[in-house]
Amino acid sequence: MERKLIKMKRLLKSIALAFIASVFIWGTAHAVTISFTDNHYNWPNWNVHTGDLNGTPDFLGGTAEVSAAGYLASLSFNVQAARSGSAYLNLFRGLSAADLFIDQNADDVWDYVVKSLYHSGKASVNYGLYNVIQPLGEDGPGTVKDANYLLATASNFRTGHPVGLKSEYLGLLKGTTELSGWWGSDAQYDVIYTPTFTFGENHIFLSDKFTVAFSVICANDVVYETLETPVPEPATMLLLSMGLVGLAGFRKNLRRGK
Ligand SMILES: [Ca+2]
Ligand SMILES: [Ca+2]
Ligand SMILES: [Ca+2]
Repeated sequence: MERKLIKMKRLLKSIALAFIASVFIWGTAHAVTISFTDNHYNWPNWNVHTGDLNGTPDFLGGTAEVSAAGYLASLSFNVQAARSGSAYLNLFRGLSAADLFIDQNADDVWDYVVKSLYHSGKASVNYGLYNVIQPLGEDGPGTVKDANYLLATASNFRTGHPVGLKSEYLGLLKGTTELSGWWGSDAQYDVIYTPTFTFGENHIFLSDKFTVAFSVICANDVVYETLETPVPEPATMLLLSMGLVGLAGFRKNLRRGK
């Protein structure tokens, strides 16, 4: 009787372990990471600067993580700290974030804005994620159509470039988004920092293409990239399932061999 109980316990334990393993593998196999580089100097039609950099920092690109169901899970940016010069390093240390813009179908109309403007320091902070209907802007700085944007204005900034959306043009609050990994006053030369937005249960569905834009408050370097959402691969899932079944069989054989 006692033996039976022990066997039963073992069986239950293996089932539980197998379940945890498959949930883990399932999730990992489904999520896809897309890498991107920094190819743009300005947003299209906002040609306010002729180079990628206006001092510090240097955005190098980043990664977008897309869930199995096609939702945006997280967005990371690779940010290179000043390479030399104590003045540049001090400027870098004091930099704060701009708003994050997301165009879920790459049709040049922003669909979401994360109000992260002025974020600085290392702590993870939750910010509002808002629905918006905001055209990218075709007429350039100063025109009525583009007056909805907050622009970088100081003379040593990328003057006239969007860094945020005025709050009166925000739509409904969709949820909160965490921004973590921002550098602080102890930032060092030549380190690549990776501030990351995580979207949690906010369901930002992505079309086959989507566009993201991000910068710092001075718009010294601007990220504006259109990414392609990977198509789910049934072949991968089939292989994974076959592998799991195979593993189960292997375990059985091991037991028999004992
Ligand atoms: Ca750059
Ligand atoms: Ca759109
Ligand atoms: Ca750039």
